[in-house]
This record gives sequence, C-alpha cells and structure tokens, in this order.
Amino acid sequence: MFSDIDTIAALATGPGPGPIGIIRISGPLSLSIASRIFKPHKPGTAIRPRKLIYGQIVEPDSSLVRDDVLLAFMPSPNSYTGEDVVEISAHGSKAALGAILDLVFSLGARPAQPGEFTRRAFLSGRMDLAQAEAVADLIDASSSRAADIALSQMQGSLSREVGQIREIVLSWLVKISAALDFGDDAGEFDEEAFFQSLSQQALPALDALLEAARRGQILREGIRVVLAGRPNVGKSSLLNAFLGRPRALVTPVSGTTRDCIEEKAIVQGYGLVFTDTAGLGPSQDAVELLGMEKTREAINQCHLVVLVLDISQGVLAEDEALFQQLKNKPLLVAANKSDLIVPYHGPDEVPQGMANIPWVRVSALTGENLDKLAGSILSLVHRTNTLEFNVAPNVRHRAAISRARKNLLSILNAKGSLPIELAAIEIQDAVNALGEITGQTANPDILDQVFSQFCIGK
Ligand SMILES: Nc1nc2c(ncn2[C@@H]2O[C@H](COP(=O)(O)OP(=O)(O)OP(=O)(O)O)[C@@H](O)[C@H]2O)c(=O)[nH]1
Ligand SMILES: [Mg+2]
Repeated sequence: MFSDIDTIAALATGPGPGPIGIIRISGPLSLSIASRIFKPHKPGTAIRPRKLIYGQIVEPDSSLVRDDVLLAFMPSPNSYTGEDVVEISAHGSKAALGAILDLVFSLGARPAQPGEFTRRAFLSGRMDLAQAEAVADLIDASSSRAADIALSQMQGSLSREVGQIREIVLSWLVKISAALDFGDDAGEFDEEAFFQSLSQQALPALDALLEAARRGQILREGIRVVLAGRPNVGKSSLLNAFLGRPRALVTPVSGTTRDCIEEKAIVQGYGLVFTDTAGLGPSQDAVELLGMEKTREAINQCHLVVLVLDISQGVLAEDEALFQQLKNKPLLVAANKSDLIVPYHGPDEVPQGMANIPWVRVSALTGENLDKLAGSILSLVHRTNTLEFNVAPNVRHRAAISRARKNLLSILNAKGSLPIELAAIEIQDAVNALGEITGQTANPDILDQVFSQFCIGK
C-alpha cells in the first residue's frame, strides 16, 4: 500500500561523546534500512520484534564495518511513534554515530525535525498533546519534584482532569444544539441545571487548574529564596554553602556584595533559586544604596526570605528593625556563625518579637544545620503554597483554561438574558479551548509551536 509518511532518523541521545549513543529510525523503511546495514553476530539471526540483537553495522557497498552495536525493532503499532521503529545502540563517538546516521540517510530516511518522533506519536494516537508536552518537561526537569509532575502528566493526569471538564461542557453543547435544532421536540431545556452545572462543577474545576498552574510555576521556575540581612552576617557564605562552590565573594569587609547574585540549587529534590543580596543598613554610599534598592526589589518578588543574623553578636536592634520590615513575607531566621558560640544544647533564645517564625542556628563555615535550614525553607513554602499536587498546567494550557473560563463566565454573568444561540457559541468556544490542551482541537500552528520546543531525536 502506498504510504505518504516518510522515514525519519536522528540521534536520540545527547550530542556529546558518551559511552553509548542511540540512533532512532521511525517510519515504513525502518526495517528494510536496518536489514541492509545490520549484520548479526550469529549468522542467520533474524531481526525479530522486541528482541535485542548483537551485531555490526556494515556499509552495504564497501562492506566496511562501522561499529559493534545492539539493535532493537519495535513494529507498528506498538512503538513510541506507532510506526515501525528501529533503535541502534552504538558507541557514543560523534564520528561513529555520524557515519551510521549518514548510512541510514543514504538508504532513504531523512533527518527528523525537533520533536518529530513525539509529534508522530501524537498523530498516531499513542498520546495526547498534554502528554506529549510532558515528555519535553520530563527531559528538561531540573529537580526530582518537577520530574514527578512531568511523569504524572505523561501518564495522563492533566489530560484526565481537563477531559472531565470538557465532558461536562460538551454534554451541555449537545443539549443546547438539540434544543436549537429540534425546539420543543427536544424536550424542555433545563436552564437552571445548566447554570448550576457551569457554576458549581465546571468553573471551580477550571479555577483549581489555574491555581495548580500558579503552584506549578513555582516548581518549573524554582522557589525564589532571598538571603537578606545586615552586612557581613554571612549571606554570601550561605549561598556558597548551598551551591557547594564559591560563587559569591566572601570577605571580612562589610559591604562586599553590592549587586544581587542569583543561582539555582537543587535542595531535597526541589529547585531553589537563591538571591544573595547587598547587606541592608544605614549607608551614604551611592553604590551601596543602589544595591539595597535591588535587594528590596528581589524581596518583593520572592516566595520567601531568609533573614540572616550573626548570632555570635546576638540579635542587634538593626536585625529586629529588618525583621519588622520583612515580617509580612513568608520569613525564617538563619542564626549564622553558630560555630563561634559555646556549644549550646537548650532551646534557642529567640527574641520575643521573633518568636513565631522558624529559627534555625546554622554555620555557613562548618555546614552545621544547613540541611535543617533547607528543610525549614521547604516546609515554609509548603505551608504557604501547598506543593502536593500532580498536575501543573503550563503557559499554553493556562491560556486555554482562561479562555474557557471566560466563555463560561459570560454565560453565567448574563444571568439568563443571553439568547441560547449565543450561549451555544460560548459553550462551543469553551469546548474548543479545552480540546486544544489535549489536542482534539489543536490546529497545525499549535502543533508547530509545541513541537518546535522539543529537542531533535525526541
Ligand atoms: N565563623 C564563621 N564565619 C563566617 C560564617 N559565615 C560567614 N563568615 C565570615 O563572615 C564574613 C562575612 O561573610 P560574607 O558571607 O561575606 O557576609 P555577607 O553577609 O555576604 O556580607 P556583605 O556582602 O558584606 O553584606 C567572612 O569573613 C566570612 O568568612 C560562619 O558560619 N562562621
Ligand atoms: Mg555578601
């Protein structure tokens, strides 16, 4: 049978040299290309589905051996793309892999576009669009929490939630269409039930997804933590301790850090974006004053502030003044330089005014209690933004959810004065917007936009 689907190939592993590199071929020619270049170690061994076979890649014309490899064949429809797929695991040198790929191209495959394997998986119905996007999220995940959510969405968690809302809205579209087409013959259209279903089922579910998107953004981009405090208390030393490398300058001179320094660290599975700041306090120096202005901006934009103290000096009036300024933000105190005070095992003497906020004694110098500080940061984030969720709609999903939400609100806000024809249009738009998330109503432009963000080979 004639097929207009061509065969694509690409390196599926990273571009640098590595112990193993995997070449993936997908499309109708996959098996015939593999048969022409693969010579099994045991003569006569057939390329059988889902069996790993050891052999060599040999140029058909020159009989030149290119590499020792393992080859796997996954026939359609039970493969990643839904098409015939061959994967060749070779040695990961650029030269060896490049030569094998050239051979594959010379026999009729063409280089895959970014995300084209996953696009084919979507088009053949192996996964929906939200699941396909989760594949890219999983590859890009920089923390284990972000990876957990990507995996959950790859397995369909977001698609199910969106699908349930779409079902509700779609069921009303069907009823409204019947009422419009058949009038009284379709039976009474229950307007009350319609409004109730939108306001009490669909709308709260959309709002919950928008809230999940907001929280998910924290995980995608990292939890923004500002290290603030008087000059010289050890803010930069704490940043370096979290990063495990000397990123910021540390000196005994007060006012060493003049500009904000932002760095991401993975702490207990979460991405934390720390901002080390210029110390806050009285100053006449124009540069220092500018630095403090930037510190305040960073504080405004962060999820939480760690107020760093030099506990070897006790809690000074300046520390308490800073505490007063910061206490409206999620806040905790890092009582730093605890190595300088006599070993102490009783409860911390926390000043009365600061009694209600988490307080951790640490030493950036020795690393003592750094884990405890990290744990306190995370539990404070959990308290202010629960992070126990398994869906995190991205920017594209959020836009579609907001559109659907707007459609439902225009029906509900009209309080029954909207002609049913117009309600039908709003409902149809909402169904379409939700369908864009999972791909039922996604046009080629949306697909291009989604898949162009993938890497080649995925
Ligand atoms: N003993 C001890 N010294 C520390 C500790 N943390 C920082 N220091 C010392 O305190 C001094 C100031 O440290 P920095 O990290 O530069 O302090 P900072 O808060 O960033 O200072 P500015 O950038 O000037 O605001 C340096 O001499 C550090 O070595 C600690 O936990 N224990
Ligand atoms: Mg500093």
